[in-house]
Amino acid sequence: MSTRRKFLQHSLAGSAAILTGEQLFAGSASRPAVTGKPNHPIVISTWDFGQAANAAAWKILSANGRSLDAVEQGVWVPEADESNQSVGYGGLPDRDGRVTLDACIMDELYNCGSVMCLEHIKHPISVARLVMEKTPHVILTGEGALRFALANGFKKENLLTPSSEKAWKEWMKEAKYNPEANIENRLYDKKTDPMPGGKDNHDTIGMLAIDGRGMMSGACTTSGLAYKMQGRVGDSPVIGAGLYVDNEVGGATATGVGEEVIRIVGAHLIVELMRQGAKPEQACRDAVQRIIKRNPSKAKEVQVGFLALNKQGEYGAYCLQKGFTFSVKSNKEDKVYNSKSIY
Ligand code: SD4
Repeated sequence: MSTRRKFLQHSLAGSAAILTGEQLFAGSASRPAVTGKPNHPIVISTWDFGQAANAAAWKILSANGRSLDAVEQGVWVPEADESNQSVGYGGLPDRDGRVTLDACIMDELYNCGSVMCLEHIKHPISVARLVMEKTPHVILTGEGALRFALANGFKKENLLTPSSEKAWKEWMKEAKYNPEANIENRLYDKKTDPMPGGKDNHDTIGMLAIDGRGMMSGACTTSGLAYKMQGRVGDSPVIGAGLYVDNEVGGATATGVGEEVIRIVGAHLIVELMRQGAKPEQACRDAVQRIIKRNPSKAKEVQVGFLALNKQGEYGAYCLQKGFTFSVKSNKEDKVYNSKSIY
């Protein structure tokens, strides 16, 4: 076959794939088998505090609302909860005392928006949604994200609550200006603090929902690692790492040490594993195993938890260390589960 003919064949195959995602996967032997009635509407989210967030999302889903609205409204709950020191208002600051927030959102059509290192705005998820809907871009960061938020009617607020300020000042007494050491102290000391942030100080919220029309959306929002270096961004606002949704297949989200999640592009990896036929829990487990494979000794000391939902409404999770929980709300249940763990 002439080189030109081969080239044309490849080009045509390429455009078909780009233009018709449905065709691309239709008939693929590796696509998950669709059996029975899909379990939706459904909403799932990371951690036990996800249950209250799910309840807010459920109000929208149960009224035939859109999953995109459900995940946005759902994660508003921990964003506004000042007792939650790792999401939104009341989040622990960076080592310079600044509360910098990361969030992203994704709908059923691969539309996505993200804000990174955003200060002074209580609901970064809504700014991320506006980036998605009102700009030609996907990500806005720092000062630019703040200016965009203020220009669109968001209110500038002080997000550093007295208790988070107190915790930061306590940390400052012994703080070594070394991000690795800080991460070790905060996340890896299993004797005193087996989970990121400790038992009462939870972590990022990642949420995935399928509405009554079978459309999936996701949201992920966090104040990131406590006492991080100024400007540090974790996995949570990185599309494909902390969150990914492909309405043909399913979605995934992550919590824990973002650097580990970014290195394997965790959420996207899980969605692709589900595309190849893995159930959500198995896909999450495979992603966790990939973190271990990269650096087995480090993986013993860090926490990462993955949560996934497939198109059928089946869900699953897996984490490195014991202690990761997730919340599920559907017509069948309203529960918090312990994720299985490797260690
Ligand atoms: C991050 N995965 O920024 C997020 C959140 C986190 O303690 O680790 N919180 O890496």
